Amino acid sequence: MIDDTLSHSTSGERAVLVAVRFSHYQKGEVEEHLTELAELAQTARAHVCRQVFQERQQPDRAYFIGRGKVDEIADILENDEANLVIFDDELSPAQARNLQKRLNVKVIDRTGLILDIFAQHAQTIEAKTQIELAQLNYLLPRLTRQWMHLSRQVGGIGTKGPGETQLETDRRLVRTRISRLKQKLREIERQQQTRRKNRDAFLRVALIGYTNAGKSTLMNALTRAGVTAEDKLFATLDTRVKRLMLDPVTPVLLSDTVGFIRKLPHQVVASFRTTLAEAREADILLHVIDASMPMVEDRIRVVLDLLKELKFKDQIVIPVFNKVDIVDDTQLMQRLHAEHPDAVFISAARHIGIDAIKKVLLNSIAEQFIIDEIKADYSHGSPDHLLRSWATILESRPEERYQYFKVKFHKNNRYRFEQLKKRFL
Ligand SMILES: Nc1nc2c(ncn2[C@@H]2O[C@H](COP(=O)(O)OP(=O)(O)OP(=O)(O)O)[C@@H](O)[C@H]2O)c(=O)[nH]1
Ligand SMILES: [Mg+2]
Repeated sequence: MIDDTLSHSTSGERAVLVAVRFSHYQKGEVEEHLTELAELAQTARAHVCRQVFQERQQPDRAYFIGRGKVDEIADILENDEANLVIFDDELSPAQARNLQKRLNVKVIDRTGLILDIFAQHAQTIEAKTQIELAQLNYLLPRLTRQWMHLSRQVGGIGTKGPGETQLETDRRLVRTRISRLKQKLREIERQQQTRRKNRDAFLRVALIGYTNAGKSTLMNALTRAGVTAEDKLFATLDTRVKRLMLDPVTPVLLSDTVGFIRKLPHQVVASFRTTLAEAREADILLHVIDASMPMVEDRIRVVLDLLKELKFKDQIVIPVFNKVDIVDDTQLMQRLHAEHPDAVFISAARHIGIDAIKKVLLNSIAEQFIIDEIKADYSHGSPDHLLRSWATILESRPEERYQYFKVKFHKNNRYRFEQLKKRFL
């Protein structure tokens, strides 16, 4: 971390939340977003005093909300002795500045708040590096004179070039730091790739989903992994991998990772590439969905959209509706069953439906993957490197006349496999 001032450190502050109800929103949507924002604020240990709404066609250029609303918030701040304003939408750097000047308290947006939580929860070097990168990317366009002190903190003594303004120096320092962090992440990614290669013989299943859906609880239920599962947003910020036996002869590697959330800006998502690599390369995704939340479909869409944005390959995604123990709306359950016929309904916390997940995974593997063998005659060389580009070698041993391979590959590669087999006969 460069300095604490970069993370907003909302701990113990009294916050007013602000959301704009744009005309394209559905009924109840803004309320849901604001409830989530309040949860985020509480996770960041801020106390929420009040929630303020405004209906608008489009954001005000200078203040995001109308001037009258700004005055109203100023009064609320005084009456409630609040010292922080959090907007549900992303503010432009200029809007944040104008609001801050007018309201005389710290003004942050959803992204700033999420970054703050990430910074508070980050424990591994990888998570810390990614968060600092996200913070700096977020900060860069927001650098103004208030960051004049930055050069001293980044250790940029004597870095001020002739004729350069302090602001330009600061921007340059941030950019240098950004490229250093990117390099560090590339190194971490390389190490992980090597580690993943060693696990090549396994099929890989990744838990993904909205934050707080119960991914880590499910990981624990399936593997007794002992990973942290908590009723807070972004409890998990790194990736854990555990072996899971689906039946006595089918091991897979199961991974748990960082959760998704709506309105996550691109640069924040991008900086979590390293952590999400394991999930991106998995063979099957279990999409854990909290069935007890309002607007379930909305959250499902957020996750599926993010998968696309993060360039996940076209894996099979199995929907897993969790927390059915606290859903008593039978109509909702019927609708979910009807609309997601391939889904599994479970309670990870109560260990309900855990075997059903294993069964669905076994079926999906049987449907998608083929395990077969090749006996490659030594006279034709080795098919090793050819195989590795689209298949996983599960077993390989030299026999007297041939090299034996047991391989796993996606059924789309059946033709390739047959061709290879002929060639090495
Ligand atoms: N009632 C109920 N609560 C559950 C169930 N599964 C998980 N929870 C609770 O939901 C909260 C979030 O669970 P986690 O497993 O931490 O969720 P996560 O998806 O890993 O969340 P992040 O890592 O923060 O993204 C915890 O308080 C769990 O106890 C369930 O089946 N029923
Ligand atoms: Mg988790």
